[in-house]
Amino acid sequence: MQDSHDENDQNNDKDNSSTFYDLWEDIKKDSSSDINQELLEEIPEEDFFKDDQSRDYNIKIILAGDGAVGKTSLRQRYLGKNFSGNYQQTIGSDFAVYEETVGSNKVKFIIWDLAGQPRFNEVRKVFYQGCQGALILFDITNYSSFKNLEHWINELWLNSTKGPLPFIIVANKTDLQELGIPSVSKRIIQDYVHKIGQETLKRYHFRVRSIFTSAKTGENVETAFKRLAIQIIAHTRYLEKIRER
Ligand code: G3D
Ligand code: MG
Repeated sequence: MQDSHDENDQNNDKDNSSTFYDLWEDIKKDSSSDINQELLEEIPEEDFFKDDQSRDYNIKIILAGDGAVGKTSLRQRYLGKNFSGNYQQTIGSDFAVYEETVGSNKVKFIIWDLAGQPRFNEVRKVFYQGCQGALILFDITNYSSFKNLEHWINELWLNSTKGPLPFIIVANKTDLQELGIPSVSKRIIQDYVHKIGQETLKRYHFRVRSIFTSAKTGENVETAFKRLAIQIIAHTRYLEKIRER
């Protein structure tokens, strides 16, 4: 999944040749997945959301992305200023629990806010285990944080114990763009996400989407979390149905 917009990457074909899709295919060969891939591809996502009754869900999600893209700010904005996470200094990460209503479902979010710094690379992997989805953030005014999305997607999928997980790409700091600060263009972002979305829909039955947020003004912050919850619930129900067959 090479980004044709960046000429600097032309020399990195070798590194980029192994995308997260390939990596996941390799992992699947080694593990005894009970998901029937053909069935996965033939049933529309909506069928697994609308007809089920309400339920309670505990959903563990991860906030991922480079340092300073706004992960902690997004979480704080979502939970309210007075809500304090449980900060774990040694791992540079924290978590918070928050209850939300999504459609007719009660969702208890367990939100892990992971430290993006490379020095936490090893310890961070543990926190992907058992997680069901992620908001993967970048800062629209920082091109390298956009280029690094693929690294974070890889890390999520490689370290999760539940297969290819739904995630939403969060383009944060839209307020800065509105101030005229140079930003990654909307078209480049949408092209990139569209490409990933087509692939994940085809292969894993969920479409990755993007959302533009500002943790500063609060624009779309709640929607980002709610959309992720919807994707996770739909995906969970879908996998249940597949396994019932
Ligand atoms: P991180 O948790 O991903 O490392 P933080 O990122 O939430 O700590 O945010 C890093 C810096 O970006 C902070 O600035 C924060 O205020 C700022 N920031 C986060 N989200 C937004 C946003 O949507 N708009 C703007 N304008 N700034 C944002 P400081 O100066 O405190 O380091
Ligand atoms: Mg942080």
